[in-house]
Amino acid sequence: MARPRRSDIIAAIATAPGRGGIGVVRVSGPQLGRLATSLVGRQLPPRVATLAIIRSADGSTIDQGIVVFFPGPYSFTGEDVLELQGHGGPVLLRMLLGRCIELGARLAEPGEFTQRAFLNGKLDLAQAEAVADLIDASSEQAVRSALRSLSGAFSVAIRELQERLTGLRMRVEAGLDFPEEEIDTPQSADLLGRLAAIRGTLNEVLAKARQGSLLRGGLQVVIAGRPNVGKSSLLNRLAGEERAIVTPIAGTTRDALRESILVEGVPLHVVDTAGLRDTTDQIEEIGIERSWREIDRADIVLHVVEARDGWRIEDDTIEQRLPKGVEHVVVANKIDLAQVDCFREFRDGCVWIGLSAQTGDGVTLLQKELLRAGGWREGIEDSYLARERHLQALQATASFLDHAAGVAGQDELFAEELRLAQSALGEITGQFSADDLLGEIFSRFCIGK
Ligand SMILES: Nc1nc2c(ncn2[C@@H]2O[C@H](COP(=O)(O)OP(=O)(O)OP(=O)(O)O)[C@@H](O)[C@H]2O)c(=O)[nH]1
Ligand SMILES: [Mg+2]
Repeated sequence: MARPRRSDIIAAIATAPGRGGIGVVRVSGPQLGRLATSLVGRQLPPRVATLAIIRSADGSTIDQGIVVFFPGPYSFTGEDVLELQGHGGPVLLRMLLGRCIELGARLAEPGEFTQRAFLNGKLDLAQAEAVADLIDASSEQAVRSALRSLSGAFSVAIRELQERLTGLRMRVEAGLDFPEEEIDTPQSADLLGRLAAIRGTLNEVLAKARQGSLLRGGLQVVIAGRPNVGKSSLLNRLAGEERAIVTPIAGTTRDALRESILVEGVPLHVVDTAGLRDTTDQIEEIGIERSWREIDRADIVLHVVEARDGWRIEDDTIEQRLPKGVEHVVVANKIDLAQVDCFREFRDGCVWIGLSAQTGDGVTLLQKELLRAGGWREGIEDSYLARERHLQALQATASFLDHAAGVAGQDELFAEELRLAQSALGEITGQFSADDLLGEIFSRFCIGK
């Protein structure tokens, strides 16, 4: 499909705000040759780093730097692109940008360069999103995973699934179009076998995408429990520094306190909360309300108890109020006082981790358990840095395939489910995506990208 080409020239500072050794202004649009000549006073050879003086309208020097001209379509956006690498001062870069605007460019919107790359067929939607995710990546694993999506590995996996679905549809639809012909109509068993194979591959893609989505978004972990069991001490231990106030007084923590840590590259957003109990203290009461608000947003609740006294009646009350479906891990803290070794046990349908926030004994067990409870699978090296919308599309695909399996033998219905599955996959790469979705995705990019 021919994509519309945008006709105006956009410009932005592409490097991060602040001072730096160099700073880059990027310009993209049709026929940039004239603008480039006006900027540097001569014609630029394509794709050659050229030392040049960039001048203002009256001929005075703005900066001296390296200028590179990429004539379209061999550029990031597919249009003509000009990169001005000047000295990295914020005022100077604004002057360079101002000069480009004088010469006919306008300020780029967030993500507009990448959006043009998408519209000109340089990247598909999943790859374009990977550009933003690569910039935002918070661990080396996330970087590798975003690069895999950017290089097209995720898109290739999606396209392969689509091609296999097309093959299957063709076999079914041939029977629909020529019902009287004695063509070799496929047997249901054969179709179901192929469908199951596609479903298997989809599951693998989904597992890799889930893994990548954990690397991207991480997990909300809320530490909750009765007062004084050592919740704040546990947060400090996980964070590796004294973030929260710890005292022997029950009811020390009032406000929820948040700390992000990385475990195997997965960002864990850990929240320490006020101890849960009935109270008449007005401040503590507000703190406890906040604890429940955090618990309602959690992926995983760490329910802390003391190893010595174990589970108490108040813990039943806490457990009963936890939101449905939240992962619940019980931490038996202060094993040093109970004089037992650290442990991981399964009790009453729940995982218990015995540890000491004070000595650190057992904390690695807890970190492993957090990853496991969050759905992290060891041994998946080639994950795709997927987003929530990708997961939703993959899950929708899976349910269309499951419906198809349920109507095998009814060829028309079967073919229709396959068609729906294909279009759900197409949303990932942007083959079938609404304009407002595109606007939403690109507006979250930074300016200059
Ligand atoms: N021996 C020992 N003491 C601990 C351990 N963890 C915490 N403590 C002590 O227990 C007391 C309470 O610890 P906090 O971390 O403030 O407990 P909390 O659950 O945050 O308490 P609130 O904020 O009041 O709800 C402090 O005196 C800590 O030093 C542990 O593993 N071993
Ligand atoms: Mg506390």
